[in-house]
Amino acid sequence: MLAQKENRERNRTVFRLKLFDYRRDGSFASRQHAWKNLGFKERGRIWRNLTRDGFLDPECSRSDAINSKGAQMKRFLKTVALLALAALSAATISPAQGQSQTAAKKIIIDTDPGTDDALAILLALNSPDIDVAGVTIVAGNVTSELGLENALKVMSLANRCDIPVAKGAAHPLFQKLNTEVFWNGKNGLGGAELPPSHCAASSQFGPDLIIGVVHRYPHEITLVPIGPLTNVALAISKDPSIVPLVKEVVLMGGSITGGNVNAASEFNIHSDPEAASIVFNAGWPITMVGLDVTERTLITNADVVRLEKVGEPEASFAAAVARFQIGTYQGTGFGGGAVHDALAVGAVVDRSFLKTQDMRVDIETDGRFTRGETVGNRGNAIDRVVPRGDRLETVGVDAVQPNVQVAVGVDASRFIELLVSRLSGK
Ligand SMILES: [Ca+2]
Repeated sequence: MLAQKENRERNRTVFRLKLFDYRRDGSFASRQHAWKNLGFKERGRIWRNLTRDGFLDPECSRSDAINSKGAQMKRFLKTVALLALAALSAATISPAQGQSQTAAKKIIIDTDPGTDDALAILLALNSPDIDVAGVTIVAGNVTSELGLENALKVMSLANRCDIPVAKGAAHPLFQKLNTEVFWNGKNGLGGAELPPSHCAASSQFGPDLIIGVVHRYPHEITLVPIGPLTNVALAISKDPSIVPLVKEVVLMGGSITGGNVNAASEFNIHSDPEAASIVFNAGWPITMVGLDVTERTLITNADVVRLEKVGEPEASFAAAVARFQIGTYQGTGFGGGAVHDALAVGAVVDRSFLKTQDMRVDIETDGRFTRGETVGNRGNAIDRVVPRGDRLETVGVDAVQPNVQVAVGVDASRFIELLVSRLSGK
């Protein structure tokens, strides 16, 4: 009992201190005085604001806010009224309407458009199960200036100027930018031309847009990075509090079976390994959609013909981009064009496209031949090594905690069917 009393006292003290912090404008004394005389509703409102703003532990002062019998009765009557209202609403909604109420998944696309980026953005915009809350641009396939221009053109094509598009990092954290004219064409879109955009760019810096949107929709946002991870690393370095507020990260990048830039490294991770290391070690749920699955997910000439037959601007643009991609892969042993980034969006639409394996993944930031490699620990174990005289000795094995769901299998044909049909407007 004594402990409980002490605890209550401590909570009251904490509450008073935090209330003081909250009212730094000097109105502390009058606010505390007023608190005693406030009604139930007002106390509840202030309590909710304080807990929301992180100034008050939700467990503190809850009893203060609801301690009177009159308040309890009001609460009871309010609950009864709400239950009656809910029952009435349920009776007036038909089962079919109820089933169609599934909320679309909110995502932020962080992108360096980019041919496959353009297809990924169009797939997201044409997916009723996806709600794009923002698009941020990172330097990668193209400069951030050209990436912004391309993204705005694609948003304009889809008539979605309502979605904020913000330019972010112009170069990687610690190395030179390496653009990819060879794989994306001079304009970044495989030579496919689009009219000038009628959408305007957001005035925010990309990482700030990410921070703002995550706070606006706590626990709802899926981050979909499909370029180098510079913007995402900057966002969580500036505001680490977004990490637990992000629902999950589904990124295109990496590989556990060899690279595409060189023998070991995939382009997005190789373009900013330090940023990737920050993102992979942040402690949030990550799904890695890497080359292990994207190089098996190929769009073919037959798919391009289907898109061309639609005769609509979006499908025609997608067809032109896809035809360029197929061309770049000709003679490489691939039977089509890999649509890398689009598969990350596909994994948000329907996770069952992928088969994943939980692994500890570290980013190689040194390495003469392996900088930028995503090193997947398939057994999630490392040797325990101890010094023994003039040598080291392995004395056992330690488990390591997986940090990534690595995509190791894909239902490629089912995904390509979804991609082509949604890009066709179906
Ligand atoms: Ca990309």
